[in-house]
Amino acid sequence: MPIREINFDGIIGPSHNYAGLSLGNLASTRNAGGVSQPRAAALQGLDKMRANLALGLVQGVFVPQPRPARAWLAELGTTIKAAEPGLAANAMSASAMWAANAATVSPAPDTADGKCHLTVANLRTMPHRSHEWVATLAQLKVAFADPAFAVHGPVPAAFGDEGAANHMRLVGGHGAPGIELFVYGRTGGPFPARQHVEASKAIARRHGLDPSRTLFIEQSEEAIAAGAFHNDVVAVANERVLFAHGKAFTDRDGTFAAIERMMPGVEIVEVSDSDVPLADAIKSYLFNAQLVTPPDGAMTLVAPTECRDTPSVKAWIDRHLASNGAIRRVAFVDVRQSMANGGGPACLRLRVACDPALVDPRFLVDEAKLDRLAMTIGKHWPQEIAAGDLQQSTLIADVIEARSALLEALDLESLS
Ligand code: SUG
Repeated sequence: MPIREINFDGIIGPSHNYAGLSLGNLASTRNAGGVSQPRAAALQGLDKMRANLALGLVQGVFVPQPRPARAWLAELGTTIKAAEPGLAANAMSASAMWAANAATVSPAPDTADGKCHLTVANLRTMPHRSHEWVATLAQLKVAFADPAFAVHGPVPAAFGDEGAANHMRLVGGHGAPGIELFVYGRTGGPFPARQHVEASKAIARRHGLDPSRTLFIEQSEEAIAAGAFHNDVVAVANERVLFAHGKAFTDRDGTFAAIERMMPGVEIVEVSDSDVPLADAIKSYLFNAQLVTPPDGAMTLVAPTECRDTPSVKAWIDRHLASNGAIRRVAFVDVRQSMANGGGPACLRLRVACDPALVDPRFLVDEAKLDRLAMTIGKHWPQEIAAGDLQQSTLIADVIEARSALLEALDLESLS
């Protein structure tokens, strides 16, 4: 079977909550202390996957991580009951749902040894995300156990790495060699730059990428300061199309010129700040959309409903579609529960371009499997979690039980 792009979505875990843990992620800060709806959140995620299947795309899943993160708390000399509330929230986050931060992926045609390489992200900047990589790595090793893949541990924690959210690939077709673009931050005004260039360069070396087809691009301080804590909040690529905000990169002209040199025929769809101010782009998550090519060939932007509801963004979309631009279709999806923590449709998925037959089939889904997952979630996921609930024994027991039921439904008990 030829190489296809598979979107692996993180199933939204039963402990999904609004603890406001991510400095520089404006939605997370704005919604701190709110009441979350884990069941509705996870079902929204499944509906997004159904929409992808309906487009004719191949869809995969990653499972939620064990919460509370007991091993991490033990390393800190405490337990979920004894920890002070801030620490407990860091151990109860469902943030692994944002699979774009799970790993960086270099498909086989780009690498020296012809394997598809994955490096798990260390996520070391935010405490609640810094412990994700252990369970993520375990899962990647099962999903991508075939020798056609090389799954790497994290780069040393001296350097921050946030995975595919800061990585883009441009390519003529998914089976051909592409160019890989790594976007890093240097400064972010009051907010941390979460992707360090040293980490990006280490990944490119480890994956055996060709330096003449690899570019390291600095994300603009203005974008990070405005709330673009990852590049995928201001840019996304698919095939020969780069869709980006005019203020995404520090050196806009130099970046576009370098990309054009490396990839003649690239189509850069730039949205100017005068058409869509950075603040609107970040609030609506226009660029945190899945830019995909369904089998009918009509490039489609799977965007959050917030884009439809933001006038400048809606006007830009309407003009672009009417002009017969590179993006031919826009499909809106409701992922509001995730959006309220700063995670749009693109955050929720990790793209892996490979032959689907090489992936452990337990991680691939069709409509029937999604129906089964919806039943499990409907039965076991808590309906609501308030900020003060995170250390309650009943909630903790429910969260543990819910994840076990899901692993059983997927025949993935070995990950428990
Ligand atoms: O790391 N939010 C995530 C959102 C990640 C979005 N991913 C991409 N852009 N690819 C983050 O900031 C909020 C959790 C909280 O506040 O409880 C959070 O972790």
